[in-house]
Amino acid sequence: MPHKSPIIIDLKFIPLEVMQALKGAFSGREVINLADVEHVRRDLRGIDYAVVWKSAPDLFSRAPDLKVVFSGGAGVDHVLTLPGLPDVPLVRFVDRSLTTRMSEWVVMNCLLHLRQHRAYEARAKAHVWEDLSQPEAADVTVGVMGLGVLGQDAIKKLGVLGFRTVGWSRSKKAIDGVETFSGGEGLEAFLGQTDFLVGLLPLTDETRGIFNAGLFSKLSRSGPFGAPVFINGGRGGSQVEADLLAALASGVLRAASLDVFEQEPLSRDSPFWDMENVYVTPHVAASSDVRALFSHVEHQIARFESGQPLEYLVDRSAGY
Ligand code: NDP
Ligand code: OXD
Repeated sequence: MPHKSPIIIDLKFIPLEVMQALKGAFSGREVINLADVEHVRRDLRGIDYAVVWKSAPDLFSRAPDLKVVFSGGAGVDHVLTLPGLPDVPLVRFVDRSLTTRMSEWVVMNCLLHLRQHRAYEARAKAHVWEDLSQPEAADVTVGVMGLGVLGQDAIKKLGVLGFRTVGWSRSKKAIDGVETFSGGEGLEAFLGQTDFLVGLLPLTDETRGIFNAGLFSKLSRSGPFGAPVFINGGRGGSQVEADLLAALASGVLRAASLDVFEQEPLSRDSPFWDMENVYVTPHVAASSDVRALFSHVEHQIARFESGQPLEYLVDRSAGY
């Protein structure tokens, strides 16, 4: 039997879930789970593979011989910013269950805003029986920024419910029944049609701070609620939170749903927690299923070791 390189697991996920998922994974290969105390000082030289999520900054100096790095999630900003990242293939996580759960989160939040759920909750708490005017999904245009794996699935599922959808990405996309825009030149026209804005962008030099006062002011105000809603499931670094708070307070934005924040965890004294018109979730829109992650990594290692190309490679110059 040829020697199989050990694999480093460095995932800041729920430790018990990682331990359980490791049972039966990576058969015939030594697994070095850095969450185990016995590996704290382990020599990591000569090891080919690492699966990482929010690693300590010394990982790559401890493991200088990696041949492939696997991200524990779909986003890779947490890896690209680690010091000493070697010039080897970086594979991100693309997975049916992750994609489905992100679409559930997006659809749920579009529906919560469409059906004015916060307002009805408040009335129910006060025992007030009162109906509000009720637009339907087809009256609302949802604009999705980021038309990758997640953005395209969300658009498909929003379409099933009857929402009108438009999309924006870096390169032009053709999606049946959806008007699409691209680049800086397409942004204004896209925003001008958008009643509910959904962020599903990676965090890169270009997308950092993109959701700012200037952008919010260009969103449509002719939708059924008279002011736009912002829903961000991508990355918190893409939103300027001071601008977001001001826009929510002044009515430039009607409401928001935020799964991601500039600083995570969100501080206990952040105003977002208590805002009537904001839904907060703690970066859980589409957490990785650890078993699915390990099967994806095993599959990619099998491809790599049999000379086939790796899938879901990150374009390091684009940053995603
Ligand atoms: P993809 O790489 O498949 O898609 C990224 C999309 O963003 C592409 O359409 C790309 O354009 C577009 N994009 C990137 N940069 C720009 C730019 N400068 N201008 C316009 N469009 C741009 O990623 P996924 O869909 O798989 O994931 C998106 C992000 O969602 C992840 O990077 C991650 O940050 C976040 N995420 C959040 C989770 C959560 O739980 N909150 C869970 C999983 C992911 P083009 O098509 O032209 O390349
Ligand atoms: C991811 C995430 O990038 O969970 O997968 O944020």
